[in-house]
Amino acid sequence: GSPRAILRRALEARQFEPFLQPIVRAGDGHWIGAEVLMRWHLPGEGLIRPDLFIPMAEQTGQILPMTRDLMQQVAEVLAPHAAELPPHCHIGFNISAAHCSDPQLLEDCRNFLAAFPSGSIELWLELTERELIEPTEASDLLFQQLSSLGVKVAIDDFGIGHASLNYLQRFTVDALKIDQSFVKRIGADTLSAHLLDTLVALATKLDIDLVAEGVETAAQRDYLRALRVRYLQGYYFGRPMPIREFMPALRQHR
Ligand code: G
Ligand code: G
Ligand code: G
Ligand code: MN
Ligand code: NA
Repeated sequence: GSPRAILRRALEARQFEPFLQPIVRAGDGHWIGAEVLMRWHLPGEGLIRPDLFIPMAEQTGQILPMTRDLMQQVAEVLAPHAAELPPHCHIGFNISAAHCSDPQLLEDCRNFLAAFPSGSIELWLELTERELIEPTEASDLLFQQLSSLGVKVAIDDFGIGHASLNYLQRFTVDALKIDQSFVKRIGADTLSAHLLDTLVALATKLDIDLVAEGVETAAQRDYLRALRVRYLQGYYFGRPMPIREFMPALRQHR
């Protein structure tokens, strides 16, 4: 069949599954929430990485219903355990440029939040810096409404794309997720250390929260902590895991 038909059938069969990777507070390493990462569980083939199917899903428009289904699955699994989640538990979903002009996103976020006791979840949308959208009246309105709902916006993969200072000031961005490539090079060379220091200073000036991704070593954690980056994410703290494993893992990290 066509890519569109293949993805639609996979969606109907609920083959797109949420994996969760913990996000921790830099200061004490406590889990404060998770990023949701999509996996395609194709029977007979195993798990397919998102890089291989997200671009196709974006081209065919299927990314919208796929993200909606992911949100529903996460709510179904986590809502019964709401009382055990960290306070204002951060749950981050990756969204695509196509979401930014779709008013249905507001409804999807509203439904997600409504599945949990009020105030128990802080919903984050991660928009990659690789595909920043041109603002339109429709997107401005959508993000205003999301903001009123309490939904936070993060720019993902920050530092490698083209978000200008102007862009960050124009949009209400609540957090920047520092791209893994900066974290990988901590200790390796002075130029990237200087770039990282500059990113942190910029975010601090703009009063934007920081999350560093791809933290794999204690040395990287210590460096980022000393820079006062607020949140950390990476294999050092936890790999993306099937959502059924998340609550048991969380219980071991409080
Ligand atoms: O989980 P992993 O590192 O394999 O993810 C690879 C890429 O796929 C990352 O850039 C990540 O942001 C993206 N990705 C993962 N899940 C989703 C999703 O649900 N929606 C979108 N749009 N991108 C996703
Ligand atoms: O705060 P200010 O009025 O400058 O923000 C402009 C609008 O852009 C607001 O409605 C804000 O919510 C919205 N916004 C925030 N983040 C994004 C984003 O990533 N993309 C788009 N298109 N709009 C955003
Ligand atoms: O683009 P985005 O930040 O959404 O994608 C995150 C990707 O990075 C996922 O594919 C995830 O599996 C991967 N990832 C998360 N933590 C680490 C890490 O510590 N090291 C490496 N190499 N990859 C990571
Ligand atoms: Mn992300
Ligand atoms: Na990233």
